Amino acid sequence: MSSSLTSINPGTLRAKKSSADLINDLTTRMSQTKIVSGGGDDVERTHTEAPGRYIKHPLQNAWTLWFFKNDKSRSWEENQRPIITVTTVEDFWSLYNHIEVASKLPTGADYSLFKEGIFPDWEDPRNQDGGRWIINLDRKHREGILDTYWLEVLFFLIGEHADQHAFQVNGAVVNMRMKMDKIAIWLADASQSESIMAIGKTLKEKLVNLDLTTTIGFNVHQDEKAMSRPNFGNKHKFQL
Ligand code: MGP
Repeated sequence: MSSSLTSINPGTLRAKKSSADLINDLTTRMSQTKIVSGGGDDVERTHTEAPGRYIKHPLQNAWTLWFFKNDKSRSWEENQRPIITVTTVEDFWSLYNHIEVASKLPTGADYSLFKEGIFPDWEDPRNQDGGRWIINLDRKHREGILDTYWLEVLFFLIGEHADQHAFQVNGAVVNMRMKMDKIAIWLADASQSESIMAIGKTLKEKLVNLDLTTTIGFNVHQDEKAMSRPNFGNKHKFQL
């Protein structure tokens, strides 16, 4: 699944720009950028740049994309498959452009993006004391805003938009479900209410299209784990 960008001109990217700015730049550029897949870093990198001038822009953290396929013959954990870990802005885009958008996934499937080394479950040592901000999305939004929201959440992660609270951000999950699709940001420590609220507010601001009457709720993983239907009738610890 390795792939490389072929026509980004890194010389025009300012070295001191933040990841978020780089991502915005690249969003514009990607519409005109050709991607070659399957070749790794050294295949058709660019026809115009000398190899030494090709500089990828590192992300602050390495992020692993996981895919959950709802296969009833396997356990929940076995259905979680790591796809690839990305460490640069360019590789993130290369990945994003090679996979299906979330809205095209089959019902029952998930994508998760987590910091490298964190399994996307409640039991991982770095998740076990945490919780998640959840956005519930009616299925009628699947064709419209779901993909936009998910991409915005991915930017939130890899662009470290939580700023000083970014240490709390472990990952995010999009669940495609029959009753209600869900997007959630998973945080490391459910006892740190200040950073949880700060992250929730930033998240809500980022999702500009979010209907103002829509609330987002924060659930503690241990509470969800203790319930047989985690997201059903759950009382949020926080709400925004
Ligand atoms: P889900 O996939 O997160 O939500 O959890 P869904 O399908 O909308 O269902 P609902 O229960 O929220 O209405 C579905 C089921 O998957 C859970 O009830 C658990 O059995 C299992 N599951 C989900 N998660 C996130 C975990 C996890 O982190 N660890 C384990 N062991 N099981 C999980």
